[in-house]
Amino acid sequence: MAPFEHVVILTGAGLSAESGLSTFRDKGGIWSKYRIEDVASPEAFARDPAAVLAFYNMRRRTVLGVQPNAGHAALARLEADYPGKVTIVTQNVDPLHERAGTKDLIHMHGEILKARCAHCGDAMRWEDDLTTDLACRACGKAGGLRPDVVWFGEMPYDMDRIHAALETCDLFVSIGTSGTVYPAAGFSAKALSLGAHTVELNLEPSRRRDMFVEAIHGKASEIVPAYVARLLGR
Ligand code: BJW
Repeated sequence: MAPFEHVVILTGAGLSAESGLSTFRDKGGIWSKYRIEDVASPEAFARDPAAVLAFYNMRRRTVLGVQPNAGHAALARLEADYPGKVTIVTQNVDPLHERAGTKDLIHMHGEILKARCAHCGDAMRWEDDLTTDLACRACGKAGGLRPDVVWFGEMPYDMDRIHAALETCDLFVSIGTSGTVYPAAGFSAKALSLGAHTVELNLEPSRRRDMFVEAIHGKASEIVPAYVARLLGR
């Protein structure tokens, strides 16, 4: 019998940091080099689509060259071997959970290796640079493609499924996220209020530190495998 019946894991940029992807709000992070208002909002895209596409083209090329680390691998192991239910929700737009072997994953902020068409709404795998004149592979219309990521002011994906998981989980684990961006930043409070055990695995105490019953601070590549081994009783 598993000690917890349903484990919900929320991951953020800190999990992918040791794979070589910058976080957003750490010193030297993405938001210290780019203004959110210039690159991560629908208004920015409407104003200057070429600049926004250039920002994501640069990020996409970086993502194509990195590998999952021991933290991603441990979470894939947890999903495969845990006797209870495991739901993994990531805020990360990179494909590192999947590359490590995670099968059932919620990408609540979308995926950088997909493009979405404003004309037909289709999302499609897209590894090349995006430009403003490209035609959609589904409907053939040009000029409507954007990265399939969730910008500020847009609704994150799969919120119904995430809330349903938060309502039934008895363990909520937050990994490598500063707890700054809502709605994800509110998940720990919801899980705690519904009686789940809440755990933070992060380099440092996050903004949501008061919502965690247990906290382990350190590098994700070290503390996540150790915590997963504990859950698997190894
Ligand atoms: C390590 C480590 C190592 C380092 N090991 N750890 C006022 C109050 C409440 C909400 C709002 C508000 N005003 C506006 C809002 C809503 C807004 C919001 O939350 N704003 C806040 C900034 C205040 N949210 C939204 O707009 C969201 N949508 C929404 O709310 O819809 C509802 C709605 C819509 C319309 C009408 C009505 C309602 C959408 C948010 C979209 C976020 N998008 C981004 C960009 C995605 C695409 C891209 O990648 O470019 O998502 S922003 C960026 O932040 C990205 C991340 O997923 C997200 C979270 O960042 P994360 O993962 O936490 O990274 P960091 O850098 O912050 O933290 C890293 C952590 O790791 C640190 O703690 C380190 O210590 C740690 N770390 N190395 C372990 N080795």
